[in-house]
Amino acid sequence: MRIRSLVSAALTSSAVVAVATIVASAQGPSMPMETPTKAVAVFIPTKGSSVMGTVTFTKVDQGTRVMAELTGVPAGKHGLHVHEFGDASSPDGKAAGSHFDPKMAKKHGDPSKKDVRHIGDFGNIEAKDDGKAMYDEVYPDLPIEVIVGHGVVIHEKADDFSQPVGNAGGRLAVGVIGVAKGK
Ligand SMILES: [Cu+2]
Ligand SMILES: [Zn+2]
Repeated sequence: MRIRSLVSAALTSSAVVAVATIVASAQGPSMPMETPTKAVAVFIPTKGSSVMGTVTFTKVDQGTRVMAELTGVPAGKHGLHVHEFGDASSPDGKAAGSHFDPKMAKKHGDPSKKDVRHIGDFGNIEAKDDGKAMYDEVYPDLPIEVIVGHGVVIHEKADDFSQPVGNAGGRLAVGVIGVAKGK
């Protein structure tokens, strides 16, 4: 919008065409698309929580390897999902929105059962008594470029795989998935 008004006010019509061509080539389909091979989300604890750690998404031959290493997690199972928004700004974690569903599956699910589900339904991550929790799974159907910019949430309770979002309660931490340096 601003480019167009500046151009028409200040330049001749041939220059307008030249500038328009440059703008079109910068924004159009000829711009090379970046396909990241690695992404990372750093968890930010919600109010009252002390969950910290990272989740990494790495391209491997079989798909995308999802690895999490967290500390400060209450013992037991906790739902882990990709959410709509890469927004960790609210103290309750709700700015991350609901489950990210780019394929319009409209169904929450259990990844171990390979059923139709939201793309980032990772099931549960389990913490031991020392508050440490690890996760390491490979998903064949999780392109990194689709989830970059979105959020990842660890929940208060276990995901019981019920509809619509697994009944996992409040949010302990939210991370924003960003492009990381590949190998
Ligand atoms: Cu969730
Ligand atoms: Zn879901």
